[in-house]
Amino acid sequence: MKFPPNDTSRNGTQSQQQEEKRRVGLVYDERMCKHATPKAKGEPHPENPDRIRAVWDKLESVGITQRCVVFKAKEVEDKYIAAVHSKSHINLIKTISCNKTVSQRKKVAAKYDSIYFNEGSSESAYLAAGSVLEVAEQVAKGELNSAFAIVRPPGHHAEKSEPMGFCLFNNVAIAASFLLEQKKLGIKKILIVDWDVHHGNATQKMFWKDSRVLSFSVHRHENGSFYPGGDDGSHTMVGEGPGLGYNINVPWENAHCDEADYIAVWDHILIPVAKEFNADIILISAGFDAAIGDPLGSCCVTPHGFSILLKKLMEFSKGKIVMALEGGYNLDSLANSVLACMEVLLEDAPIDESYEVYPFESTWRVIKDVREKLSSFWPILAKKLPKTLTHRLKPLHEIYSSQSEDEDDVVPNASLKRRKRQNSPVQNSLSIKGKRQKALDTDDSEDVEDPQTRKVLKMKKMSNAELAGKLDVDCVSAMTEAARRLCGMENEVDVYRDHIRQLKDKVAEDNGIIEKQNIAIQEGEKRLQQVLNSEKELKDKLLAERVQNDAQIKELKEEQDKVMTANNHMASEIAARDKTLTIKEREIEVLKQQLANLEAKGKEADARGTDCAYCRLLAKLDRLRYVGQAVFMTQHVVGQWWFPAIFSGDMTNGSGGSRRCFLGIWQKPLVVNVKKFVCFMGICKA
Ligand code: X5A
Ligand code: ZN
Repeated sequence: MKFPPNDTSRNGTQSQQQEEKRRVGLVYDERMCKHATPKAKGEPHPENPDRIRAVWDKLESVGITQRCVVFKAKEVEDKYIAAVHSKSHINLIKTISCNKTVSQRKKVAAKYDSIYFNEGSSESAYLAAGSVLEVAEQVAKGELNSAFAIVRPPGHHAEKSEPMGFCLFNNVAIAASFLLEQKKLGIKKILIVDWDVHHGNATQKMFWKDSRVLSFSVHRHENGSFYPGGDDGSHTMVGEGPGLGYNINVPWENAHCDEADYIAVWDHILIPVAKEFNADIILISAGFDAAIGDPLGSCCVTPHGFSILLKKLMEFSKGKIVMALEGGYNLDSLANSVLACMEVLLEDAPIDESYEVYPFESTWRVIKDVREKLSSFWPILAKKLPKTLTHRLKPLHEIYSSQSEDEDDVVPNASLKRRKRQNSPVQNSLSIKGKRQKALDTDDSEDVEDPQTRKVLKMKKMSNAELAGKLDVDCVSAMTEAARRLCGMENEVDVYRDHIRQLKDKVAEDNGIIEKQNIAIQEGEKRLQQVLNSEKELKDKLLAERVQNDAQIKELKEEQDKVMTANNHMASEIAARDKTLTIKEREIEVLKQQLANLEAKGKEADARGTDCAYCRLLAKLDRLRYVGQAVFMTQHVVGQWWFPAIFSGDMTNGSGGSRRCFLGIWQKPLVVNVKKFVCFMGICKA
């Protein structure tokens, strides 16, 4: 491995280790120079082929290209473009370079904003998008640690269906969609950092509703008057639907911002959010038109400033960073800035993250606005910035301020030549300022009287290493940096403290709720016990009643039984009596019949007069043999007389006993003038 001759800071072994540690991809292809303004006369277009040549040449001249994995460009496939651009747009870019005259292309280009086409535009556009996609895939796979795609035309203004602002395809957006689509790469979250001085309007729209892509753009806005203009770049544009909170705009209110402004935005917006978002890979829309000396951007970020910004991002996504060139129109400034970034990607040397200027007042205002707008999505931004921090406003500006703000004659690489600061509280002290400026513009510090100016001039001439040796200067910057970090840390600590307090409050609140719930549970249990108790009481009562009822029922049943048996008795008695009654009645009936018979016979006898039934009965009896006892009573009428007679005794002997009775009665006859007689007959066993 060959190193540039001026590289004395490391030896071979160390660099070998570096080499093993970092694999950095670099894409460059001459074919991307084909896109150019057709037959331009006069002023060259700012977005011209020399831009990427200047970058490549610079990297080659310092030996960086040799330490990278260099790729030739590959044309992107239409299917990958189709993820973010319409079919008609793809068709436009695909066909714009063939079978058309210069004037035809001019006519088409005129339909769009800041666009030109030539016979090479199509190929360049396909190569630019393909290059970014290619290295992005390699970085995602881990085959490269990081990469820089030196491409053109740029991409971040190219909308879904129209080229715009020097951009034909949105190279970064195509790569981002590709990474998310290739599931096997395992890329689920992408952070896009757009530090081009212009708002990344197209990238914002393409991932507007997408929470997988956090789009961050810091840009000149100036109330929508700076290109691309309108409200799109406003800090209130925070995304929509699932993408709500995943679009962050930091809109500068004025030109001339330098790294102090950008670093403040990094420290207080981008880095806290990046920590929280935890992307799998970072894509940087790396425009360098905010670089010092850029004719379009009029900002003042030095190459060192860009290296600080990049270094701060290297802490995330395991250093998986893909940078794609967007704008940047001062060739020297552009090349030096890219070089500074390459040194960071290669981890050449520890980056001195100190800087000596403070942000504009307007910068703090913008930061506060952005933080406030986003605090509901990113609670880490909710904390108010401490005054100790925001009161530090560019203290050195008077030394560096120039005469006119509108003057645009920039001196590339005159790294510390600054423009006047709009919000400078001391910008009216023109006399001393004018002198110092004049002195600064000369190159001989020894001739200068003013000690402060002399000091600054000396510093200008010193390398960083030399500067570090100068304690008096370094002390100030070190202290400043330390104070700044302390403020940052205090801020963070405050945020954590706040968070802890919130958590504690929540715990206390939860405990209260749990306590209340416990009480409610206890009350419920008590009530349940009461219900159970009364249930038991009721049950017992009912049981007792039942027992009582049972006993009563039993008693009644027994009584009933008794009554029934008694009734039965009575019934059978009645039945028996009925029987006897029937028998008696039958006997009565028989006797009545006999009586009737006898009466009839008596009437017969009465009719015959003297015919005596008794006599005839006697005559019959005389011839009968009687067995057993028999009693006869009779009235015997003889003539006018009647004789009651009783026959009694054993009549088995024929006539014996009966005669004797008969005789007895016979001896005391009663003479009654009755013509009737009655005969009673006993048991006759004839
Ligand atoms: C990519 C880029 C700037 C367009 C400016 C048009 N475009 N006036 O920086
Ligand atoms: Zn730009």
